[in-house]
Amino acid sequence: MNDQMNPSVDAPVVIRPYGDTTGDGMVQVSFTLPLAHDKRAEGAALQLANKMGISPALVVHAKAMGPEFTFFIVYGTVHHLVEVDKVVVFERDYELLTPKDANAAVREQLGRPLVTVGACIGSDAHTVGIDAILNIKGFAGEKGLEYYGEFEVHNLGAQVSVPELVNQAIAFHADAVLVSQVVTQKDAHLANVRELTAAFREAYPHGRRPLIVVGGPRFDPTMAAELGVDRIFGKGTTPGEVASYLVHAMVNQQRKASDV
Ligand code: B12
Repeated sequence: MNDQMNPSVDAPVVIRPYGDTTGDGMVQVSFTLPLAHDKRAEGAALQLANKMGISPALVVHAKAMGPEFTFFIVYGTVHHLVEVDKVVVFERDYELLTPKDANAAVREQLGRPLVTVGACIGSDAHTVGIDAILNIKGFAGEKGLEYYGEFEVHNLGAQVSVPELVNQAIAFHADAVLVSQVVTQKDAHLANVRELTAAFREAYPHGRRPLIVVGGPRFDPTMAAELGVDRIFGKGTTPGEVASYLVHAMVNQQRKASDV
């Protein structure tokens, strides 16, 4: 073990996973194979694990999921190194504001309420996430946007179609449209967001559409430009982060002309 791997040296730049002892490279993965549960299926799981670079590998759990599928948990060693100094992180690029400061900024600089319209689009019925951000009761000890006196909140609920959301955004003169997507099967969240951005591009004159903010536990925040939205929020987002972003984007006029 060199100095970079030595846990006694502060902030190592090269690390390996930890299982039984520091740096032993032990990982645990789970997956399902379309095979009935038998010895051959367990062998297939080990073959996959080996091909994934887990070697030696051990099937620590296997359970039939109906007659034709088996769920596995495999535990084993990887030999890859993690170079901590090369990790890329999506950093928040705006200041976190208290509700009081956010309200003051909107009042002083916008001179009217900041109008938000929120919804869960497509067939997605998971409303807990968007409610956590919008409803007064909030999330993780923070009040939702309804608590902010200078924010006007219209929560349209679940399974809202894109045309309906566009109509409501126009009717309410939305400054920001907040959309939640929790179901990601077959990348439905990405397809729905692309449909959303295309519809807003069509419905509004160039450069005049509201901010489009999407969120959900399986979004990659670095994909905003690719999806044509202004910001993506992932799992664990708090209402204060969203309110601060909206103030930053609206009040401080940070929107990029190329994005609108
Ligand atoms: C509760 C729940 C349900 C409830 C939803 C009730 C409701 N009113 O919302 C019910 C029972 C209805 C349900 C149904 C289904 N569910 Co469900 N459900 C869940 C569960 C257990 C919790 C989700 C949740 O509430 N999380 C808590 C909230 C606070 O977290 P969040 O959504 O991540 O939101 C946070 C952030 O992501 C972010 N955020 C989210 N949205 C937004 C939006 C904006 C604008 C911003 C800024 C931030 C933001 O901020 C929030 C706060 O931090 C998850 C599993 C899990 N543990 O996550 C499965 C899960 C989401 N469900 C799943 C599935 C498959 C379904 C069904 C298809 C099951 C079925 N076969 O019928 C149906 C689909 C129904 C439909 N048409 O959508 C899968 C999705 C898998 C996938 N790859 O897409 C999951 C992951 C379970 C699993 N492991 O399989 N479900």
